[in-house]
Amino acid sequence: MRKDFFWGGATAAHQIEGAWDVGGKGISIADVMTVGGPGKPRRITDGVLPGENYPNHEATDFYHHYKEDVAFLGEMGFKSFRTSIAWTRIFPRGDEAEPNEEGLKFYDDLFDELHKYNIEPLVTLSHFELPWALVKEYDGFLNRKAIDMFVKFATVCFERYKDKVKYWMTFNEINNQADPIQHHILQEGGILLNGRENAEEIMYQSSHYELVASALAVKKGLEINPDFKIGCMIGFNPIYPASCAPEDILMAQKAMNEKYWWTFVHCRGYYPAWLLKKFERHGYKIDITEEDKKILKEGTVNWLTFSYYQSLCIKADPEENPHYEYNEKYYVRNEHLKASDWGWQIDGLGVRWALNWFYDRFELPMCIVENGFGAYDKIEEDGSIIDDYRIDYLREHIKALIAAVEEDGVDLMGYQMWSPIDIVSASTGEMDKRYGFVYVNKNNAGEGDLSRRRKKSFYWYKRVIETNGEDLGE
Ligand code: BGP
Repeated sequence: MRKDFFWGGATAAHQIEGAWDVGGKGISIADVMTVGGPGKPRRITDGVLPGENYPNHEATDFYHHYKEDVAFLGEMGFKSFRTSIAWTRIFPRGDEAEPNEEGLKFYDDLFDELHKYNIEPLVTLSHFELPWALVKEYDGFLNRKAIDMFVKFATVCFERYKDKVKYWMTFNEINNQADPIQHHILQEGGILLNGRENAEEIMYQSSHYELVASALAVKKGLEINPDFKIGCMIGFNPIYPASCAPEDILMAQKAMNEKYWWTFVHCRGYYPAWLLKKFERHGYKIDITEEDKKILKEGTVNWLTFSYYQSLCIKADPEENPHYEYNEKYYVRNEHLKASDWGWQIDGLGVRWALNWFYDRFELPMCIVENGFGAYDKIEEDGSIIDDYRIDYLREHIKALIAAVEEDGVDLMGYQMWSPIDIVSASTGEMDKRYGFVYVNKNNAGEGDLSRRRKKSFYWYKRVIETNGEDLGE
């Protein structure tokens, strides 16, 4: 593996920082989401209401523990650390004329702390954290004005941190909206569906405005510092056909298109033909101007990042669905794979497949910016946490990425496991769905003193980094 490989970890502001109303921070969409659980979706309340449990309000209180947490990363020898800048710390409502200095200062201090340990910050601008005012008063990214708000936020961050941060991502998992349920459209585009029927058309429109905002940010950022890498971030689950029946093969190909077309626009700067045909077929009137097309072309990304947790499997139903259009309901279980307690199918080899899929199409430098195993951890009597299941998961995935680099020649800059320190789960709001090398003493009900302790995997990953991936502890 290359000597400067970014071995590191990733997280997101709203899942760790807490301090939801400290330092001038405004309310974000994460602040109005209640706790859920396996099969129990989080509720979205109309603003912050008394008597509700909002797990992101305190999260793991990284805002006040960041020095202690960064020291853990330093001890493991991290080369990189991915987090996001909470939009609402900088622009509490999204539409202010001036940024909030106290919020900017927090990230200055955080980036300085990381550099003390030679840890390179990789920064996401928007990670499920849109200002609530942008959602409520503007209809999120269904409103063209959101483009200017995002570009302003991005520009302020680029200018302020240009000497501290070189690696950027615009929108986290922008493509999750392909599953057009309330939750995803809200997290990505800041839109409350509230019974509106044309969810898919709304999703295409808001995605378009986000893509234009992203392209404008890329252009701005590269003017500010031509050495920046500014990338897209795709939530990637390879979709395999359920069988070798040609119908299933075609269905899988179409599903891959519909789940991952955002990558094409980000990297190539134009819409794929099949999607324009789909707009026609459905009579979707998407506001895409000539100026937008120019911006998309000029603002293509210069690195490509993605998350990978699992692979999926899909079955065709040509009678019900003659155009082979994507819908989550056609997923089936993959009998060759085991799954986590949350039903996420475990497929280490899929990482290699993913890296090849991206590299064949886009030939950009890549970084895996999320990969990890959510599990229940148990504290033994002597206080240790023996998380061999997490080590096994990570080992299989790292082995596959090493093969993709060494045997297939993909250009991979780094690997960020999710998330080095336990966090609040994005989909369920749980604390007990744990990912970390470091345990945080807090449970789903919000009880615990937030103290930290190292798990077995902490020492394992430290060794992986020390040996540049040679010793995977087998
Ligand atoms: C990705 C998100 C992250 C993260 C991760 C794990 O979709 O980018 O924010 O949370 O998935 O998911 P979860 O927290 O739901 O277990």
